[in-house]
Amino acid sequence: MRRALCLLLAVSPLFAGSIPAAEYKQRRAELRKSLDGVMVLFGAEEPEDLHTSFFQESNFLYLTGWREPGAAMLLTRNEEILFLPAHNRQKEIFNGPITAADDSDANAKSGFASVMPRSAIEPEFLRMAGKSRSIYTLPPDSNAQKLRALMPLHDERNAGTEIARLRVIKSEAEIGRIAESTDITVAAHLAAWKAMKAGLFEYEIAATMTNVYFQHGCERSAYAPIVGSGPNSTILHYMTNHRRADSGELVLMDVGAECSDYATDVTRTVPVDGKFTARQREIYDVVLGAQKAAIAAVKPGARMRGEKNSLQQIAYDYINSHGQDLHGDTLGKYFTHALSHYVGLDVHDPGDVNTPLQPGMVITIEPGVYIPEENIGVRIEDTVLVTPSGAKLLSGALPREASEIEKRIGK
Ligand SMILES: [Mn+2]
Repeated sequence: MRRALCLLLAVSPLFAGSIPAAEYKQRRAELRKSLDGVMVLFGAEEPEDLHTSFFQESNFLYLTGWREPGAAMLLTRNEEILFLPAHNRQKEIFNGPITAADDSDANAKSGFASVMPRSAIEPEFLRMAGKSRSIYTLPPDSNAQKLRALMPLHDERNAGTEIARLRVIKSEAEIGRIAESTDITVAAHLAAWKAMKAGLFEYEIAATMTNVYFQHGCERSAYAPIVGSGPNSTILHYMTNHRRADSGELVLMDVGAECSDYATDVTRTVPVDGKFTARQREIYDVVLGAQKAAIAAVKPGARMRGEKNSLQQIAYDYINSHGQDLHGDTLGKYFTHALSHYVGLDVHDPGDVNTPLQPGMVITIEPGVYIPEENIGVRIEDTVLVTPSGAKLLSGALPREASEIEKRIGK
């Protein structure tokens, strides 16, 4: 299996299938059909500090594929206009050349029939809003709020809700991108398992993992890597990664790559020396049993949460009816977070989590049990595609059985 995966990674070219340009246009067309007013969207601006590079706002990226700072867009049922900042030679010396509305290739590059200078957005907005009653914005975008304030009597609508309705159902191209991020993330976890031994610092383990996906050309971590050893395994979003992992401890690794814009989300919990203690194994198997029960229930029509037979409830019931803490109490109270969320351009992709599952949705299944008193935290998380008949584990190539994990650690 490992050999097969390495081969797969070796032959897949970088950014093999980015999203086809026509798909962005198609997404806008689909969104515009549902609009009953003017949607105002601003892309991300050039970051002012030097900690981060430019990353496009994910709704804007979803609808345009546009990767230059300072863009904006107006959409109605009948019109779409992209607005681009003007050339600024001084800025371009530092940040590289940009595309402006008066460049001859602006339409071809953007896929918009109508591209205007950013300075034209206010009159265009007033013209379009004059013909409608509602304005859609993405709160808390201050640029959009300034435009909105020019039409105070219009109804206020949330652009994010409308766009998320599309974003929850992934296209074939998107599923391919998430699968690629997941394959590379699986390779990252396996590299950490191979290097694992007592005495390593959490940051060394994190570095082993992130190195794998940066070597594959992935642009960033989908979220700050969580590598928690011993007591830190019980802290859900532990990101300090500065403790030494000592003999006899568990190491929880919640680490995922973002490649070609798409995230994945994968967690495994392993024994640092390659052998679970009897107690660690007991808790591990409870969490794995809960994960299997929840995955078995994934199919169109099932719900992540909010009703009696939800995936959340199935996982909770399993955990609460298996095993005990040191005081003879059931374990349900140690499962302290949600079982599932959507995954896509964002690791916590937007969308209604109370809606019935549909084919093409990509979600996590991630039960956990965290017992600080025992320094035992176990989370097992896979990224799962909802299919017409059930679920496909996109991260299924990464072993989950305790016995299989024990065979891989340090080897
Ligand atoms: Mn997650």
